[in-house]
Amino acid sequence: MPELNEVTITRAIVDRFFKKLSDNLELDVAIVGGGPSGLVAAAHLASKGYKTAIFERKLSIGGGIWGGGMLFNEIVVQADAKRILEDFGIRVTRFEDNYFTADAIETATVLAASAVQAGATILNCITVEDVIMRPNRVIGLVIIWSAVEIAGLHVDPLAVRARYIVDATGHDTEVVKVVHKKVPGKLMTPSGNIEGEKSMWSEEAEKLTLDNTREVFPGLFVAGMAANATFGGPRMGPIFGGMLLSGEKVAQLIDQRLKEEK
Ligand code: 48F
Repeated sequence: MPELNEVTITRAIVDRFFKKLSDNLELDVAIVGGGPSGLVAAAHLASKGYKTAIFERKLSIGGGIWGGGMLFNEIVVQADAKRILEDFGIRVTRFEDNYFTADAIETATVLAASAVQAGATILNCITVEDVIMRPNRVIGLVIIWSAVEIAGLHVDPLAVRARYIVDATGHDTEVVKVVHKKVPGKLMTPSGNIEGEKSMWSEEAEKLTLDNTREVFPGLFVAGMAANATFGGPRMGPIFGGMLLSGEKVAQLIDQRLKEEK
């Protein structure tokens, strides 16, 4: 066996990574945030053949899944959403009546693996700090290494185009905030502004998450907790069914839209 060459190892990483980045500069769908809603959306869209990438600020994807509730790594889903976990091959156990549980680690890893194996690209350690705009529409994302953001360095970002964007950034609803602040035009919310997340009410929040999963500005959809934060729904606490159903719904809505445009 020839001796391992450090430079070849380095070149393999550099070449392959930049090919991956370059291959994902023009997307059908760019998803911001790799939590439960973003991962489910990515898996569905990629499996339908759409060029899909997730941009995730953190080193690890999975968002709020890993810690279950208060760092206790079990998640709860209600009966309506159980089939989504099962469709991904995640083992679900009945707790009582309408309540089911799954291991948080199994959930995060299987959802992530499913998205990648369906053909989605996950670009972690990349923060979305802005959008690309045209009159009356957003058409892409402005991205920066999370390390640059954390270090507070004065460095210009890069840009990625996408036919549709999904804000799946959770409670912080970061893409919608940027659009509201910097892009001329009104959000498709009752007030035209971000309505803001309300305090905990699990039943209502789970229902509303699904209703609130929709387009909020031309070219931009919201999913998961970002949908409730944008349209003024309550938080639900550590029950994840609404997040999974929201990821599925946003994929269906975008699929429909992309088909209509063909
Ligand atoms: O928060 P998160 O898990 O979003 P979600 O899919 O699910 C919410 C639940 O986890 C939980 C809940 C109960 O069910 O309410 O909170 O709505 O994942 C959001 C991901 O987006 C990333 C963030 O690091 C997290 O992994 N993120 C946030 N802002 C940005 C971002 C950004 N500007 N650029 C890239 N990633």
